[in-house]
Amino acid sequence: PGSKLSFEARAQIATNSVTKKLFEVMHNKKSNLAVSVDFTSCDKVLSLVDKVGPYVCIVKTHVDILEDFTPEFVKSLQMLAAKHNILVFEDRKFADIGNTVKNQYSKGLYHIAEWADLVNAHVVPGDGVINGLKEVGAPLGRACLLIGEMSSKGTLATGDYTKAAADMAKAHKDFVIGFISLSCLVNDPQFVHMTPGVQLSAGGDKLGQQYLTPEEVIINRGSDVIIVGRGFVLKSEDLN
Ligand code: 5FU
Repeated sequence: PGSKLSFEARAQIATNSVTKKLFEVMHNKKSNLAVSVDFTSCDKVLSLVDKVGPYVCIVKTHVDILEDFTPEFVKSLQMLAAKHNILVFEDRKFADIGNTVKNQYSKGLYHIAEWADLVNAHVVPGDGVINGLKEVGAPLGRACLLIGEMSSKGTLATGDYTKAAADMAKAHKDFVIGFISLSCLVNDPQFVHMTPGVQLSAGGDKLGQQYLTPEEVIINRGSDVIIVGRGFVLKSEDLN
């Protein structure tokens, strides 16, 4: 499954500026690795981003787990992203009516739209969630991924739900640039597929996370980007 085109070729045909930048970065850095920096302190996040910066195409954040968040954190993160040519993906998983997600995206403590190239959304509310995010994000040159599948045990995002997510993405191609999924859902070189739940050996954790190997995800299932958190980070130090 998946596109056979190179990332370089996909960058050339990409109509969305975030897609184009991502494929260029992937081509130039020869990396399809997104690191999930799930620390709860800003310093730890920033120091890991600086260390892995040369080797990754994306840093994925959960900004709402930081215990010492300040607006300066965002400035430092953006400086590191520019230094290493990385895209920033805030894994916020928006899942409310359009009017609420608009505020969650642009306001509150985090002002996510001001600094995250990419965010993601659940499709359970219907496409109002996309329209709400788009009102804020499109003028800022941001983009969104839809959650078509999840890596966790017992996920309800399967079958018709996954298919509905794919259809919703196709109907919103100006702002939705791809999926969080476990495989290639739509064989269109303009869509990017990113897969979490990846470690060098298959397995899981005590809370229902399930891991596939990079080979399974990229070669057998046709995804584009692997998202790796603890498989990458816990080897050297504890996440918290
Ligand atoms: F949408 C998803 C999903 O289906 N599974 C996930 O694991 C997102 N994630 C995120 O990827 C999760 O919130 C973590 O931030 C990261 C996986 O971390 P791990 O340490 O590699 O298990």
